[in-house]
Amino acid sequence: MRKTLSIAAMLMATSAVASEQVGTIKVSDPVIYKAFENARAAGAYMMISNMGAEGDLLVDVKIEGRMAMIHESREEDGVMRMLHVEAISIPSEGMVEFAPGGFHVMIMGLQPGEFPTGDMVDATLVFDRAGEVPVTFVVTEQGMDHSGHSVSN
Ligand SMILES: [Cu+2]
Repeated sequence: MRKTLSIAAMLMATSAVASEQVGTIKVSDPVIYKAFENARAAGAYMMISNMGAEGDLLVDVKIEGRMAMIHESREEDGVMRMLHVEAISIPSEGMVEFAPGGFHVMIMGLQPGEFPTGDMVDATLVFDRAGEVPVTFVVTEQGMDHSGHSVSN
């Protein structure tokens, strides 16, 4: 019995690091990938779950002192493009994944050497219903090249 309890406590501690929850919105595995060491932009990725009975909308992502936008990478006529997204619908009891090649938070205007691997970056996700949900992204080494995409807004 004692063993079972301590394993449960460990699992809780682990998931507390990897996800943050406010109300019915849960954000898991928030990471930032830099394409290369001195990249001027980086993409932030995560999984957003909505455990509520009502759908919600992600309308903004704010990072203090940074320019951050919600983007979607999409293939059009054989060319990968990044489009600015005004809002993302998070369905009730559903989830939306931000991943390379799809939705991402684009962080622009980085100076050389900023966001070293392991750096923690605080951000605020703004939802229509849930309001502000704080999240901490961890800068992680792997990722796909984000620099060659053309941007259309
Ligand atoms: Cu982008």
